[in-house]
Amino acid sequence: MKNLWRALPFSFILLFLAGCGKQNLSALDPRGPVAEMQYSLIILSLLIMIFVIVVVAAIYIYVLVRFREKPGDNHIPKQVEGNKNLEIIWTAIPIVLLLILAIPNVMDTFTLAETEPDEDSLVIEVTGHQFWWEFEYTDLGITAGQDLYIPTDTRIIFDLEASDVIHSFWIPALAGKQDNVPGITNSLWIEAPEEGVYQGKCTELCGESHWLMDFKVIAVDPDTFEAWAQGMAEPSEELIEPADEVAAEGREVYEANCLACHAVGGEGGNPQGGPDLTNFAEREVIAGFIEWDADTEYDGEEVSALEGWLREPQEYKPGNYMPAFGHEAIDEDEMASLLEYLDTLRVLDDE
Ligand code: HEC
Ligand SMILES: [Cu+2]
Repeated sequence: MKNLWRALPFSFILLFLAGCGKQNLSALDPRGPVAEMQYSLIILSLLIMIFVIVVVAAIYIYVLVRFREKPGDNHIPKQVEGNKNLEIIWTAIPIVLLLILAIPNVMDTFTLAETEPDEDSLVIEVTGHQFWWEFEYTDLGITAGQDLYIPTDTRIIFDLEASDVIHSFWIPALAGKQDNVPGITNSLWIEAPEEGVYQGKCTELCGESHWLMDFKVIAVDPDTFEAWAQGMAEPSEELIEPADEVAAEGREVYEANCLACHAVGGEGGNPQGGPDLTNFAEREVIAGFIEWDADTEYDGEEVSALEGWLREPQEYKPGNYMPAFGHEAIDEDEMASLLEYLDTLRVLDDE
């Protein structure tokens, strides 16, 4: 038991380090106006709390020392019955502190609730699925999965929905969380002044693989965004009818096994299916979290992470709705050409 107590501070440190991990999953490193606003509210309330603790502790210690019973001193202190001045002071100070806390909170709440789109803002409908994210750019006629491309310095308004259970949309560096509730549309806005990749997460316990329901926000300059949007809305013929022979064979495997659930270039997919794959080869990671170069084994042989995912998706994300494709479904040759085809799914040509 004693050892257990000793280990306690270390387990907190470990927990903290685990949370810091590789990605910027911290609200304490704000990268945009919304996150900065929320960060300053956190700091303000923290400062007020520290002030209260310091003042109360100081008075406590003072009283403890000053009014201690001293040896030989056995007179009874003067009995008092209330003190109007003190009552007023300790009622007024908390009221003032609450006002200092409330005024910026209420003002920022109104600013954060301004989710009416104007001609310069970009509206994106975000649907949470077990265990992946769908992003629909309604004005641009684009649907994307997992990687959320946004232009920098633009007001992005998210309309949050869910297709199955309650999820929660969170990009710690850009904004606080907001729930995706089936049948209800919640809204949220962000702005990203800097280009970069921001980590996103589902923060509502939504099933077995809830903790793996990650996504990336990719903020690019408006020109690159334009090029991306163009590529997504009108993908090249190559994605549908590859000129390369092997990729063309892969496309056939794809049409036979995958197209019913996954769209490419606006073709295929279904509402209960999986993420749009038009720009799949440009994903930062597979299925939200699997590194492309992760080592994997299937059937005693070393295979790429992507093949591992296609062969045994349950090994990675328990409870997800992607079926497994074993050797009987897709043999090794077919798999090789399928992987070749999946690698052609790109819409930005400079990468
Ligand atoms: C029954 C529908 C269904 C079929 C058929 C299907 N998938 Fe999926 N797929 C899914 C779902 C659902 C996910 C999301 C899983 C998750 O992350 O929870 C997914 C995820 C994926 C991903 C990861 C996507 C990303 O954004 O990172 C890839 C790649 C993929 N599927 C490829 C394929 C290929 C290739 C085939 C055909 C051999 C196929 N899928 C067949 C439903 C399906
Ligand atoms: Cu979720």
